[in-house]
Amino acid sequence: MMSESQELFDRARRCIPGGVNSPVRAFGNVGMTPRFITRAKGDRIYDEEGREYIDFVGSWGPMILGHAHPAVLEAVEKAAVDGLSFGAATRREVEMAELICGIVPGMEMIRMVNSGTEAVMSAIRAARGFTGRDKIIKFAGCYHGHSDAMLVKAGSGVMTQGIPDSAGVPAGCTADTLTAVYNDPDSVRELFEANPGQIAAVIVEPVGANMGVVPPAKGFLESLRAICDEHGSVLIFDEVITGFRLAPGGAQEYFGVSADLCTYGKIIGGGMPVGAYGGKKAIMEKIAPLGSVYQAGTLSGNPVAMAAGLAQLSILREKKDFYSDLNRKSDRFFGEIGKILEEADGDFCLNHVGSLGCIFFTGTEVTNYTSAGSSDTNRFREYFSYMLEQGIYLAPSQFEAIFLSGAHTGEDLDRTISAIRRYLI
Ligand code: KE4
Repeated sequence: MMSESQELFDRARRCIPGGVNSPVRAFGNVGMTPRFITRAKGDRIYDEEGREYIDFVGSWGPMILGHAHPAVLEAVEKAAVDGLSFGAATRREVEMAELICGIVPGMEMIRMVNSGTEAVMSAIRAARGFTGRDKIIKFAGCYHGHSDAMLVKAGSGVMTQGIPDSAGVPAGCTADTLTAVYNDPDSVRELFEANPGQIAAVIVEPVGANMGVVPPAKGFLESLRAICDEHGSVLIFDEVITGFRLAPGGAQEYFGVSADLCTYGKIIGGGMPVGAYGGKKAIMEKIAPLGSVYQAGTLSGNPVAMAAGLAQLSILREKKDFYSDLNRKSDRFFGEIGKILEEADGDFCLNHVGSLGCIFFTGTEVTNYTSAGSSDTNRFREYFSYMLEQGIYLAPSQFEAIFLSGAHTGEDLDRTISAIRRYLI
């Protein structure tokens, strides 16, 4: 008897490329039929067969409060009855911009868009417009969405598929994208020396979370700040994952390093399609209609999406100790996993920063794209499959992160730790 998910997947593959609307959802890296999800609540998701899972994907980051938070749902319902979209300025967009600028250090001006990809694409255009330069430095293994210029040695689904660069991207679109080595400031300095006066920006995930999780080495982010200051280039923190996750002020606050522009997505939408980019006023004033850098969007600042984002961000701002509790809970969780890995036979590398973490199946310390790539993805596949059978839903790829939320209960984390122990010891 074919399962509901299998039947749906067969139907989906007849009319959607790979049967999914985003590649990593296809479970290709783990060679299984993807679970078709019907609903979610708190730290649980449920599939078409009615099976229940403890969810460590959280829609790839947005669900930091857990799924279907009552206050977020109520805000969406309240907004929706007044109409879904007007294509005109609204109060909620002002409140959202003021809220983010009030929380994030150095955020002087911000523009809403509809995805992280759009946020990054627009931030890069702003940096190029501001500096009058064309070249951009990114890091191998970092993923900044699927705009042409960023599909060079990208992480996430691109790394999962093993296609370091995408077909369909003309050489001209990536000719100005230079690639450095994560956690290697000298590789950045060399690119600046080889391209004097030509580099508009350096874009970095302040915590690499799309090649598995790779923390910034001590001094790495600070060195990027210094290099950009020395060369008059824009430092862009891609905080689509880390924003409002590591701390209220994201990675800038967590690591104490200021970027000139930051990009956001995921958490700021509360589960609805929202992205944003912003930072220094001198740069953002280049954006149309104020300046000559064009960027637009029919559904940007959509009232229902803003309602969801405002609700989630307001809770995060008002819930005293939310971040200290989440980071403490995460440290305990990953600490317990670390003890198991020390006891277990085999080679592992456990990386985690706050509520982001990843077990690599390699004896190499994972500090960049190459060392992440040394992980045994067959062993990961077996581990993933076992955990899924135990009712624990991990990201279906070695090159993604575990996302913890405020909704993960101690009991569910203990159940997960026990499952990992059973599997490895
Ligand atoms: P979106 O366009 O998917 O909203 O955001 C792109 C993006 C930009 N920057 C960073 C640091 C990101 O992690 C992402 C997207 N993250 C992946 C998960 N690793 C999205 C999952 C997917 O592609 O389905």
